[in-house]
Amino acid sequence: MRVIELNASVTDSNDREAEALRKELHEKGLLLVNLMSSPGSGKTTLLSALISDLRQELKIAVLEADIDSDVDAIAVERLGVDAIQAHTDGMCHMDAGMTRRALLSLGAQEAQDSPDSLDLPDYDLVFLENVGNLICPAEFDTGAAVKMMILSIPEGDDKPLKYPLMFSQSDILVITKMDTKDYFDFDMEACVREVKRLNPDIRIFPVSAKSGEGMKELEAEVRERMAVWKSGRA
Ligand SMILES: Nc1nc2c(ncn2[C@@H]2O[C@H](COP(=O)(O)OP(=O)(O)OP(=O)(O)O)[C@@H](O)[C@H]2O)c(=O)[nH]1
Ligand SMILES: [Mg+2]
Repeated sequence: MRVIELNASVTDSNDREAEALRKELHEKGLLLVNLMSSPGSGKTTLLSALISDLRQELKIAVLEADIDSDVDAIAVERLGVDAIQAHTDGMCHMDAGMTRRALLSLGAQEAQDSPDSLDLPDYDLVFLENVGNLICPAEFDTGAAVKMMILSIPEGDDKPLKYPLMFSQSDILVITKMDTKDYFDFDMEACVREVKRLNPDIRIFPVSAKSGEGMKELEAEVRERMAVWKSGRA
């Protein structure tokens, strides 16, 4: 497992870079999913559960972004998929340039010498586990085709009120740790109502990565998104 050190991109055109990366990935038929949430809400655990099933049929890789440590990349690599640990030099998010560099380091050695071309193995699906927080990652387009966020039951149902940008930008909301719902006063109805007010198109999946509840439905959504992404290629 490799660890790469990334600095924030020196550019004022992140949106343009993100659009260019998304287009390149689309041409390759590679679906990049940007997974975002607060620290400890269950990103790595959810990814591990998703990968265990999806890897039977898809070639998957994971970009783990953190300020420090390599524990998450080690955890997903144990499942038999390629993983890169990206360190963000203290930054609380990944931008499009950083994501491109992390993707490049997944590729063949030669790709390091030609950083303009994404010389990657034939992945179907790459997950980016973004740095844990609900603020900065919502502000930076990484070039991913799908933005998936997690809210866990112990965090509370008021998070859409406090971090509206993250909820309004995401395509998929996973409400996880459903196995703990009897221990917390989480008002699911109020939470869903506020999320839908912010983002009427968002798809919401209540799951537990521990018990497996709701995981089949979430996997089906990922498969469906990938089929649409691949079929829409130029
Ligand atoms: N009960 C329960 N615990 C869970 C579930 N998913 C994750 N956890 C626990 O939540 C804790 C944090 O999970 P992680 O997957 O490391 O969370 P993360 O979002 O990747 O954390 P960072 O990478 O540090 O931001 C761990 O103790 C997990 O075992 C779940 O569905 N149910
Ligand atoms: Mg993690």
